[in-house]
Amino acid sequence: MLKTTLVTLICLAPATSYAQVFSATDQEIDAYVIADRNQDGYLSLTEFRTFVQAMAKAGQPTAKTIRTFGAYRFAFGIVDVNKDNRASPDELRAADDDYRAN
Ligand SMILES: [Ca+2]
Ligand SMILES: [Ca+2]
Repeated sequence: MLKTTLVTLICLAPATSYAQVFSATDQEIDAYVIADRNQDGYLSLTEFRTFVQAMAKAGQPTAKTIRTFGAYRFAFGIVDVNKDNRASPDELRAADDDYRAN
């Protein structure tokens, strides 16, 4: 129930309020907002690449791994759980948590 509410909030909220929705760092939020060129709140593969490169530059370990292997499409495929060809903030968060848990 709470999760559904949060997902709805993410979808409706302007980019600047992502921070209140999940516990991303300012750096992650900045990178997400900048990467989301068309400002639809989701990252396409091209936008995802921009996001990963920004995060890798900031020292984020998952992003650095993806950049090292040039595995943007592979990573995008994992992140995009519902296969709608766009990564939502929720999908990104879940994918990163999974990565760290393994
Ligand atoms: Ca977008
Ligand atoms: Ca998706």
